[in-house]
Amino acid sequence: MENSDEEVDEDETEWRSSFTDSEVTASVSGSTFSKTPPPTPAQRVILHLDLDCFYAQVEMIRNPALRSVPLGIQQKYIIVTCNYVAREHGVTKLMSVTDAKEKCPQLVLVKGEDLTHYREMSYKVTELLMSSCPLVERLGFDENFVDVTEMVEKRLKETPESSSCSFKGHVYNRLSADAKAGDHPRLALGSHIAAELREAINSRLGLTGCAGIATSKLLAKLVSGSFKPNQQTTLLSEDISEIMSSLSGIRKVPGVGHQTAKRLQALGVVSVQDLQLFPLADLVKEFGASSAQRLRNLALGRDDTPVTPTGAPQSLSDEDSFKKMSSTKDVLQKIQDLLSSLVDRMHKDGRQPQTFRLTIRRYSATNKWFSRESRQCPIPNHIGHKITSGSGDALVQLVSMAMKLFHKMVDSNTAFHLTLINVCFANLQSRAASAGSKGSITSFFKQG
Ligand code: DCP
Ligand code: MG
Ligand code: MG
Repeated sequence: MENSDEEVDEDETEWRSSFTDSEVTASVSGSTFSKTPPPTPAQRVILHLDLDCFYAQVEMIRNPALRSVPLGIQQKYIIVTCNYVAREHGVTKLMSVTDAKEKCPQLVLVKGEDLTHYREMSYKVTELLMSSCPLVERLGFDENFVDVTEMVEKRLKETPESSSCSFKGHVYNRLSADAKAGDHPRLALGSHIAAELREAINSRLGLTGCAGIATSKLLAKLVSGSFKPNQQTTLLSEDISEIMSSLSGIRKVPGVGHQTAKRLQALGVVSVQDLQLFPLADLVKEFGASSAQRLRNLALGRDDTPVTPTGAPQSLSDEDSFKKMSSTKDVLQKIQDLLSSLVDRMHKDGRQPQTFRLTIRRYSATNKWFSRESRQCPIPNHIGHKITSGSGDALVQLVSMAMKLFHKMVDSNTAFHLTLINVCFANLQSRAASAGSKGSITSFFKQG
C-alpha cells in the first residue's frame, strides 16, 4: 500500500493541488468559437472516470482465469483492492488479509507490490483519453478528469438536434427517463461522450470503469461512484445541494484531507452542513482568507478549478516500506533493488535526471506518517548520460551516491530502525530541449 509511486494515494496534497483556487475561465477557452461567448462555469461539462477495482482488473487481464474467482490484491498484510466477485463475498478494499480470508476462505491472492503493470496501464488510459480530448488531468493511478466543454459546444453547433438527446446512464437522484435532457443539453451530451470514452477504454484496453458527469471536478468526482461497477451517473445542477448533504462528513468532501478535517473538528465542524453554516470570519481566522473561502465553496458544492492537463511527471521514484530495517547491509541491498528498476524506468522515459534524492522514514511510535527525511545531490552529467543511454554501470555509481546520502542522515555506528526507503530522480530534462522545456508527455507515454 505504501510502496506507491508519486501519485498513488489520494492524499491531501494531491487533492489540494487538484482543487486549488484558480481563475475560473482558465479551462474554458472559447478560442474556436470566437463569435459566441465562451461557456460560463455553469455550462462546463467535466467528466470524472474511475476504473473498477483497478489493480484486480489488470491482474485479470494478465490471467483471465482469475475473472471468475474471488480475487484480492495483496500488499503486505492488506488487501488493497479486490474484484467484484470477492466484494459479493463481503471482502472490501483495505481489509486485512486475515479478515478477508475469514469472510471468504476461497479468496485467491495476488501480490501487488510491483506497480509496473498498473502504472503502464494507467498511462495507457490517460493517453487514450487524450487522443479524444486534450484536457485530461490524472488523479492517482485509476482516475482522470476530462473537460469536454468544447467537444459538447461543437456537437451542439454542428448537430443542433443532438440537444434533444436523452441521458446515457443514470441521472443522480432521478429516474433517468424522467430527467429532461432538453433542459440540460450540455450535460446530456456529456453523458454520451462519457459513454463513448468508456466504450473506447473497454474495447481497446479491456478495462471497465465508472464515470461522473457534472459541471465541475468536485461534483463529477462525487457523483461518479453512485452506481458501480461499470456504470455512469450525471448530476444536474438542481441536485447539487442534495448530493452535498448526502455526504456522511466533511472528510468525504474531495479536497478536505485528514489534517484539515482535524482542524475543522477542533472548531466543532463535523458535517458538511456544519461547514456550510460556520461563520466565515472564524474559518478565516483558522485557515486564512483563501483557504477558508475554498473550504466554504467546497461544502456548498462550488468548485471552479480548471482541469489542468497532466504533463509527464516531474520526477520518477520508487519506494518500499517494511516493519524494521536496522542494518547497513540490508539498506544497501534495498537501495540496489529499488534503484535498478528505477534506472530502467528512467532509461525508458528518455529524459536525463539532474537530481537524485533519498528519503527514509525512521520508526516512530507516535508520529507514524510525518517522519520522512530526505537528502539530495546533483547527478553529474556523465552519470545522468549513462542512465539515459542505458549503460549498465550507472547503477553502481548511483548506489554509492545513495549510500553517501544515507550516511548523512543515519549514524550507522548507533542503532537505527527504518520503516521506509524511497529513491527519486528529480529535475528531469528532455534531451531535445535541455535548453529548458520539460519532458514531453508523448515520450513519457511511449515507455508503456
Ligand atoms: N490503492 C492502493 N492503496 C490505497 C488505495 C488505492 O494501493 N490506499 C490502489 C489499488 C486500487 C487503485 O489504487 O486498485 C485504485 O483505487 P480505487 O480507490 O479507485 O479502488 P479500485 O479501483 O480498486 O476499486 P473501485 O472499483 O471501488 O474504484
Ligand atoms: Mg477505481
Ligand atoms: Mg480511484
